[in-house]
Amino acid sequence: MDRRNFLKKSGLATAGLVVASQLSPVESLAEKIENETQFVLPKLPYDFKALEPHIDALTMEIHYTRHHKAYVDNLNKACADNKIKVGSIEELLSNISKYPAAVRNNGGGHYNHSLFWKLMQANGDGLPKGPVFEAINNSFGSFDAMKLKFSEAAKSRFGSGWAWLVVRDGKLDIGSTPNQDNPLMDISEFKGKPILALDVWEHAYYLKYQNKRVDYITAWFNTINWEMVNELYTSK
Ligand code: MN3
Repeated sequence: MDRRNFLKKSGLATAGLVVASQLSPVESLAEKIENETQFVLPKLPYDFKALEPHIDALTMEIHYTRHHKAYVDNLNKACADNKIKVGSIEELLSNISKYPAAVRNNGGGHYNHSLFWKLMQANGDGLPKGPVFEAINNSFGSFDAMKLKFSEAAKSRFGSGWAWLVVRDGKLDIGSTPNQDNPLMDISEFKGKPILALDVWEHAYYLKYQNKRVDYITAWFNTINWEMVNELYTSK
């Protein structure tokens, strides 16, 4: 089995990891993977202009190539500085209270943006699909009521942060977190499994929308990849 197949089979490839150097086939593979892995910037699933006119190409380019890349680079540095073994990002976040602020901020930044990119697409039809649509109706009464509640969470988050739709104890809930915190973190007041995420840091919208966060929130609803939301909702 070659290294890439081994990574796929072991599940490490899907956790956003990569092995940095070549291994000879007889070396202890497990040990090498643990010692030589790094978090990586995931590939953007569309080009920078794909989400226009809702999110402009320059914002996407800067957001992805500078902001997200910086979170990944700084997370790898923080893990190296603190001798933290690189593994699953979800596991790191669930124990985040044990680690320094640089791991919390950059680990959150890496996870949040990786999820955020996946949850958007060009030419979205704007309507939830499948079982998650049913769950939205059951939890909030209607899709419009869910939109209103989500928009309110995104609008009212003071300063920088994120708005979330999560699954908790089999039910959907909406809330927000400050900075790069997220609902997977043990220190978070708002917990759950994220299935929809919106970045409300000014860097996510200021070039096109300036101080009009509400216009950005309204436009962003047109970019949601509801098939992905449904996939996250129905997985596990
Ligand atoms: Mn951001």
